[in-house]
Amino acid sequence: MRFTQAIVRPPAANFAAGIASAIGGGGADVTLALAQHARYCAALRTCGLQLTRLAADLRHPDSTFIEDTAVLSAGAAIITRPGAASRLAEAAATLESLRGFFGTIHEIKAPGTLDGGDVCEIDGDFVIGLSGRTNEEGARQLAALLTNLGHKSVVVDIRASSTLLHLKTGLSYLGDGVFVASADAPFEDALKRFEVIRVSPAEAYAANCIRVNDHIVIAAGYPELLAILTARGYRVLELGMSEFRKMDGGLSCLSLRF
Ligand code: CIR
Repeated sequence: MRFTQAIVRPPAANFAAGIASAIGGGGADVTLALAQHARYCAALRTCGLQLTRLAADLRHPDSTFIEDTAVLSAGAAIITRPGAASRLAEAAATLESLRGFFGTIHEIKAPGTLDGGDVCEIDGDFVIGLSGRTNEEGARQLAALLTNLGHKSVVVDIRASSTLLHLKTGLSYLGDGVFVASADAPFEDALKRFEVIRVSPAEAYAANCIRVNDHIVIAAGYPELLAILTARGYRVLELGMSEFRKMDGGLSCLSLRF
């Protein structure tokens, strides 16, 4: 799928006050995060995308992770209902920004909760993760909306995993039937028909990467995955992600691409 647009939201000055689990550890440096975010935006432009930049939001320190606020598919947008109470109101700004691009916008409704980071598109089909953020009702509502829009979906339960905040923490679709997945990720059944590049436990964070048109964007500092992708002929861009990693976020979380 070729993308032309992305919506991004820079980290606010209180970015380090966002939610951070033992996985990321917290303690982000906002000045460095802003520099990394600027390079992320430049990389998306290199991949051919036009960017819509929302204003940083001090009320929501996690709002730079804008992927969690919507699920986008060809012609349709679904506004989520983020599963962390402190993030519930983030989706309102995303809704406004999407109005100019999507004629019909659906919404996940209470008591459903769903984070976009739990949704992985595979050429028009979807994998939906049940996680600490996405509950069964949220997954059910999304699956029903997707069915009405003509998309198939499958639900995968990752709630027993201690290393995955979201489905896409450990899973990325590169297109052409190829996934990148972390070694311990419980996705075998959903991925049976596909080729899976397993990243080693030492490089688990690198499993969150993004295919953007002719490039794969990966986090810098993961030489094994870089070597595998380069040997396969992918054009790879590497980006410093240290500060987003500390707050449990990855490359996919920082934009909505369509
Ligand atoms: C959170 O806990 O919600 C943020 N600190 C990190 C969200 C990362 N988003 C994602 O993986 N899609």
